[in-house]
Amino acid sequence: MNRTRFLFALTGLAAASMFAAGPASSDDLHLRLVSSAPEADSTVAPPSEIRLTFSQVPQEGSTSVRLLDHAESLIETGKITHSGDGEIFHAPVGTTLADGSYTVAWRTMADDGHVIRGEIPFVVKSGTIQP
Ligand SMILES: [Cu+2]
Repeated sequence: MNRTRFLFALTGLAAASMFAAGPASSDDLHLRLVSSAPEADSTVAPPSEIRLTFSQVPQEGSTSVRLLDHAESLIETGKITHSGDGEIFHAPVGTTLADGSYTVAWRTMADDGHVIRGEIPFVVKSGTIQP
């Protein structure tokens, strides 16, 4: 095999192994947010809870949920509980939210110690019919 052919073979090998460990499969293995209620960028009636569903069970006690209004003032939420196998988190909203823009800021930690976080903006409009 001459040098060019050898390099070509190496490149093919590298491409094949990258394909085998592609981003789609590693994404499935790692902790991520699968869905939320309210959904990001949705308009909803005042919610009675914030619900986050993760792709796997985070580290015990590592999940926090903060609800902020348009002025980034913290709105009190109740004690977080979980359901399912421990991957669905519920934060009760004790008050009826006034019409306006809100953000859920969440944070959690995977079993391997990686912290992931995100923000979910949504709008409250009383009288909105949920689909
Ligand atoms: Cu990780």
